[in-house]
Formats: sequence, C-alpha cells, structure tokens
Amino acid sequence: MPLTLPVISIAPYVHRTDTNEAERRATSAALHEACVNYGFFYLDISSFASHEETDELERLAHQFFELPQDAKDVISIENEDLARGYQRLKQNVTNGKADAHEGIDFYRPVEQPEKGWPLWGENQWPSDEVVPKFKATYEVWVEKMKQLGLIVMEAMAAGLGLTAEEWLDLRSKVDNSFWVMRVIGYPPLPNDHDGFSCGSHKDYGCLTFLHADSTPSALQVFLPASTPALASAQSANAKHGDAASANGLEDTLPREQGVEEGVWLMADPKPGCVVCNIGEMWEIWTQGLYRSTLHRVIHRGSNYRVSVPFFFEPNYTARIAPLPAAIRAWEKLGGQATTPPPNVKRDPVVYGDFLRQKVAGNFEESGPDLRPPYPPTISPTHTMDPVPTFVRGETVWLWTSDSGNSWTQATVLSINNAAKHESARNISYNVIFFDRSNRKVATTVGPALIRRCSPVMREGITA
Ligand SMILES: O=C(O)CCC(=O)C(=O)O
Repeated sequence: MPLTLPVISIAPYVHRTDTNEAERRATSAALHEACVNYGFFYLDISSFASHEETDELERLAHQFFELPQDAKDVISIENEDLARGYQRLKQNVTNGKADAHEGIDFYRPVEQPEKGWPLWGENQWPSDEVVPKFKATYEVWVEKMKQLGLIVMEAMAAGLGLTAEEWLDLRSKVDNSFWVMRVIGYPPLPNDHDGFSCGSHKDYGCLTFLHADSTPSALQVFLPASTPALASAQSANAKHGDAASANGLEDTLPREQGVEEGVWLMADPKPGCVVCNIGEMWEIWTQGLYRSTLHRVIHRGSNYRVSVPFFFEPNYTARIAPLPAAIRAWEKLGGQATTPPPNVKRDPVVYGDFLRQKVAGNFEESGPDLRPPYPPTISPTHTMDPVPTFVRGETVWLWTSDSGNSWTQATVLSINNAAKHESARNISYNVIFFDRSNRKVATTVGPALIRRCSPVMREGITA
C-alpha cells in the first residue's frame, strides 16, 4: 500500500449546527495525529469553497503570467518594499539556488505604509485593464483563507488540549494575521535541468493552505526515515513483497539541510482539498511535537503549472513561545516536558523579526537588499529636530560601533526623561541589541544615532 498524506475534513468546525461535538473531537484528534506524524495533510474544504472559485483563481493566474514580460514588470517588487509585487522567473532563491518560478506576493496591508521599511510597503495588484477582476476575486479568497485560518487554529487548539482560556490567548496571537499570499507560475523544468521549481524549505509561520492546479508529480514532501508512519508502511510493503519505497523517491536531504535519510512523498492535488502544512511557529509552540516539514516543487510536466499558497501567519508583533498545553502533551509522552530533545528546542521569537530575517534570505546575493535603505542615507552625525520620542519596547535603528559602524536593529530599554526638555544634545536613549556574535549589548546614544524603525511595538513590553 503506498503511503499517502491523511485527508481531514474541516466541515464539523465550519458547519457547527449540522454537526456534533463528537465529529469536532474526531477532526481535532486527526489534526493532532497529522501534525505529530507528518506536519502535512489534505484539508477537505469542499463545504467551505467551491471548485468554481478555485478554477477562477487558476484562470486569472494564467491570464497574468501569459502577459508580456514588461507588462508583468509593471508591478515588480522593486517598485515597492522588495517583497510585495511581482518577482521574475528565478528572482526568488531557496538554499542559495534560483527557483524556476515567477510569482506575485501579497502581504497583509499595513497602516502607514513605508516602502523603505522591510515588508512595510503596499501590495501591487494587476490592474483591471490588464487582468479584469483579478484583485476583487483574490481579495475574496484572502478573506476566506483568513477565516479558515482561525477555524483550523481553533480545531488544532482542541486537538492539542488547550483549555478555553489558553485558546483565547493563542487566538490573540493570530487574530490580526500577518498573512502572505503567493500566486505562482511554474514553467516546466527541462529534463536536463538540475535545479528546482521551488527548492526544499520549511514554511516560516503558522498554517499554509495550498491550492494548486491539477498537475501531478510536482509538490513533494520529505518524510524522514524516523517517521513512524513511514516505518510501518515500509514494513507492511516488505511483507507483501512490494518495493520498500512508500510511493516516494528514496533520497537524502540536500547537504545544507542535514544528511538525514528519508523519502520524498508526492503530494498531488485532491479535488475539494487544499494541501495544508504547518510552519515553524508551530514547532516553537509545541517544542517540536508538531513538525514543520520540508517540501519542494519539481515540475517536469509539459504544462505551465499555477499554485496559490496562502500563509496564515501570527500577528506581526506576536511573541511565540512554547504553549503550556504542548508541555503537558510532552509530559504525557514520557516526562520530557522540561527537556525536549535538543534538536527541537527553539527559542521564542517575535514573529515579525523572524519573518524579516527569512525574507531577506530569499534573494540572490546580488539581488535586492531588504535592509531599509533609508537609515544609512541619513548622516549619522545629523541632529534631528524635533527631538524624536521613543517608547520603551520600540524597535529602532541604531548606528553603533559595536556592530561595526553600521545600522543595526535595537530595542529601546529606557529613555533619559530628565533630559527631555533640554536641548537635543543632552537627550540620551538606553537601548539593547544583539551584536554580531549574538551577544546582548546595552548602550546609550544621543538622538543623532537613532532612527524610528517601524510603527510597531513588541508584545510583552509596556511603555
Ligand atoms: O507551489 C507549490 O506547490 C508549493 C509552493 C511553496 O511551497 C511555497 O511557496 O512555499
């Protein structure tokens, strides 16, 4: 029997009045199992989205990608914050290699957009003159996927055993999701091409809902040899004299991602389903009990493939740290709650910081630089007028010799309020930041060496 990813219907959480508690419990338990064993599953959303809607997404994507190159470049990411907009074929990079796809990336709109700040620009949509109804149709999809994200999060919270109060706390970390949607176009890879349509990677955030057209044999999911479901499928196959492979391609991970043995499993599209996988934030929340799984795309067919992954992510400022329910679940598994296996213990992160670092790595070295261009263009000796006021916990740009005379990000720790009404020269700000060796450094600077970074506050630090 070939091994395939589990199929889980979300209907019991979508149509609460037509379903009962036992059905919801079964859905939550299936999600828990799938996240422990695979980090990937098919989510049956046929009761939530129609195939007419997804066919329309595909049609509009094709219409855009069939445009001449210069018409697509009109909404290039280079017009904006280097993240929102169109990326040409091979502009996106995974593991240092150019991906053989093109795409348009959209992020949650922000108040006070500023294209000089990483990820803080404005979305760029194909105009209605060029691709009629593109924006309106995809905006409806975004709203649906945001709704689906909260529904699946609630079902997963129940599966992991969160109390009602704990669920409300978790919900408050994702209720203003800094979502991302990509509309991707994949020309077929030539047979002799040794690259990838999309190199192997884990998703950064929370939940990915992937709608892809019906092209088979493109998306592959890596199951390490240690995956329990894989081991049992292989031994069952061996008993029946089948090949030991589990419907996959025997392989090892690329060198830069370790040398683990495993199997690449095909995750071909299923009607009525999105392919759903969990991102690295779930690894942190569960200390590795739920796994974020490597996946890649190798499209060697003859058609032009399109896919629309929607990434339901935490709020930009959410602090992601292990959930008490996950600690309890580890305890049940044998008292490892305080000492999860070292390879899965992850430090808490602020989601927006984590995302910025990841996105900066998605381009070729010679390609776009996602550091905001504006701080270095202001002379560090320039004195600002009026004197800026920062609040405790605010993220700022800091010019410091501790980071090699360059601009670095820092958190305002305290402000010398006594000097506030005096001249700018007497004001000082106490800030902390991580230096190049990742050591925490506290320093004091005057107004000339500090710049507002983004209009957001970190969670958990009050002014
Ligand atoms: O197109 C696909 O099937 C997957 C795309 C993907 O993994 C991604 O954009 O992160």
